[in-house]
Amino acid sequence: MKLTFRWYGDSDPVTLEKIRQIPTMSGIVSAVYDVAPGGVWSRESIAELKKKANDAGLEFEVVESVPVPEDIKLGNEKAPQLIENYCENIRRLGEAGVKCVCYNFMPVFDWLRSELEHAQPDGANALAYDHAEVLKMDPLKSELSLPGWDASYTKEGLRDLLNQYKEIGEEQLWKNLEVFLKAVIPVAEEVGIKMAIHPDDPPWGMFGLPRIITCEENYDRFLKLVDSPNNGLTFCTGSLGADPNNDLVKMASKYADRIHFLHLRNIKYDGDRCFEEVGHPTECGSIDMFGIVKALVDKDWDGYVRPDHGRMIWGEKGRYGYGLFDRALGATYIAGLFEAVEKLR
Ligand code: DNO
Repeated sequence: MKLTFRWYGDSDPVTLEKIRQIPTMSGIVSAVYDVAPGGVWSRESIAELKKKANDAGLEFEVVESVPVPEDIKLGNEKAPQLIENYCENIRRLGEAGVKCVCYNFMPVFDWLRSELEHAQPDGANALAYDHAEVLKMDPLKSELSLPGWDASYTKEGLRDLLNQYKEIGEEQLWKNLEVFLKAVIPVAEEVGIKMAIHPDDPPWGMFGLPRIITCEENYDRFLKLVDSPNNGLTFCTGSLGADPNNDLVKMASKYADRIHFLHLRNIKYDGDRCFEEVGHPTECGSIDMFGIVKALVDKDWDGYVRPDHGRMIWGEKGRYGYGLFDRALGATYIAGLFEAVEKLR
């Protein structure tokens, strides 16, 4: 496996120099941020990103994310051109040596939380989600706490989008995903890129929006849409694990050969559809991190892994979920877990 770390580019207070000093770190996970979703990434921007990483002694083999524009998810008349642009990005990333691309197919919202600074007993604070709180909010009044939120939506634009999704529902979303995959996966095969869809976070619908990358049954369906090794998964334990019905150890074992990217993170259940993010180790939360890693290692899994959201500790202020300290602790925990499990085989 290769241990990686997300880097948000030059504006990220967590610098490449700091990332490099995390023991056993192989490379960064990043993206070109100077083009709006749907646009084609310039070869220069891709090359520059790669050079920055390499100059800092880090690889650049994983992109998170090449965002899928809403028009593709909605399957409207703009979709064909945007899918062509998407394929062009995959070609260019392949040429630049990228091996794995993470993306998601969540309508409108990316990851969603009801609280950004949930206080914890040890003085840390972390992201938290309470479904009852989320349902009280009105997305049209910008009452949502959305660290992944695209702030460029206007109220009218958002209302319009929400209405369009009401019309398409889950089945049409599946069809639009299939159209997307049938165009993109052959290109990924050609240029040697493993596509890795991120699960919906949390794995259930809200505000009338469909969400489909949520559970084992839907993973089975997804993987069959295009049955190719290049059509794979980002196995995000914190996202999938928010639904206790998802048996993550079983799923890790079952899908090992299609899991190209692993987001290892722990959460603690605080009630029905209510959870908070915690330190990465198994003991800190509700997810069996050891069991998941063991299931993968037992299948000779080899892919990219990164620590995921960290808590804010030691007084750090920064991008929610993406500070340095707790993610670095998570990284060394992950490295230790893999070392132990691999050596004990
Ligand atoms: C949150 C991330 C997500 C993820 C995208 C992948 O921290 O895991 O924003 O990058 O959903 O497309």
